[in-house]
Amino acid sequence: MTIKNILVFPDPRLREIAKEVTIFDDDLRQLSEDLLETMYEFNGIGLASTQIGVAKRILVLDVSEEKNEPRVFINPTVKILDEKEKGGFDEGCLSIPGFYEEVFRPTNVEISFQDLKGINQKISPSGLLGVVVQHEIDHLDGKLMVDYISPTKRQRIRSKLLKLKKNKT
Ligand code: GNR
Ligand code: NI
Repeated sequence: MTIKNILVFPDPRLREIAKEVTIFDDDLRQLSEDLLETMYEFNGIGLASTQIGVAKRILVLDVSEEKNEPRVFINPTVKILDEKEKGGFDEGCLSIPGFYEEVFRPTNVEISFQDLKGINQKISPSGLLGVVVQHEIDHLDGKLMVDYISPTKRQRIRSKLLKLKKNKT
């Protein structure tokens, strides 16, 4: 069990397209545990492998009140069931610390994925779960929540985070 460092925007590694998982072994289980531990440590409700610099299609999340319902999604894909039905939600991101932006995402979706044993699963998430899964799948495709806002706003966030980084070292 290890707590990993989380990459911060505009780190270029956050733009990598993560690769499909093909081997379901102890290393994969270890990585999933590390992701969950890191997510809980930083009080996140989701985390994508991309955010710790490992470009594999793995995401973890826990949207429960008690923080006792860890879930692992391997090779997840989204199917949008209703293109027009969208909800706005104030999103945060551990890779964009201190910023919250409203993002509109499809609310009627179906998620297909594999579990840690490599078995195919399918869910129709509602509410927060649907938002977070889509936010994490975006990470696996090198996409960030700031890509949904205006370039001017994105640039401002980028400058502020770069300045913070410079002052840290
Ligand atoms: O902790 C997180 N909270 C959150 C809130 C609203 C929408 C999405 C999220 S995910 C985020 C953790 C994170 O950055 N995951 O990639
Ligand atoms: Ni995020």
